[in-house]
Amino acid sequence: MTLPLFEQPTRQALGPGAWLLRGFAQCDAIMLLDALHAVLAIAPLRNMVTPGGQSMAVAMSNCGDLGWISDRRGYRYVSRDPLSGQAWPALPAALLSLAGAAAEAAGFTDFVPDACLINRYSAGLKLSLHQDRDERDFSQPIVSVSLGIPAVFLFGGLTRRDKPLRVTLAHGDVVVWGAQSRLNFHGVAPLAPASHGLTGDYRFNLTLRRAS
Ligand code: MD6
Ligand code: FE
Repeated sequence: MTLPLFEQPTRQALGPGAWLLRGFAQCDAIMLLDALHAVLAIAPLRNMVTPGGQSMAVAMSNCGDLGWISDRRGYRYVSRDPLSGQAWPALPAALLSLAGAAAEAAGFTDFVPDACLINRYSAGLKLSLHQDRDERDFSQPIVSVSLGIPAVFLFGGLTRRDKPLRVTLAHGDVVVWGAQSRLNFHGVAPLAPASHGLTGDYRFNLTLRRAS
């Protein structure tokens, strides 16, 4: 969707090829949350297990042709939800078009994601610094949509030791990154308790990727 000039969301560079599009998903948020709830009715949120055997505190699910999972055997993309044995729910059309538009606004043309990881955080939960490297083609960007209560996103460099930038991601904010930043370490600081009119005590993060 194209907004009139006076409402154009601001585009803030986080690093080479990494952009924060403030409020980019704001107008579509209610539609996205409706679609999200339909997805979660079919593929419920669950706490996955790390290869080391720890239960992950952030609840996760997926939609799209492929879904990211973690279990005792490792991290990978699979075409079926291990809970049901069925294909993951389809990527909602509203999410697909938002992802393409956000990628375009960040300078990445023709982004067609085939995987959307859904993360749900409540107060106190965090995501440790990590790299996203389970995808096949690192020339493809990642589009990340934040909904609900805010979180402080940690955006580091190519080594774990690089001191991360801290940036608050609020409801409707979208981060797009690729190119030279594609393998940067990143994470989420422990969430402060808060409440949002559309999501209650939760933050949802939708991470759209081309996994295959
Ligand atoms: C989150 N996001 O914001 C976690 N990864 O909840 C990620 O791990 C992430 O936002 C790759 C690209 C963008 C992201
Ligand atoms: Fe990530």
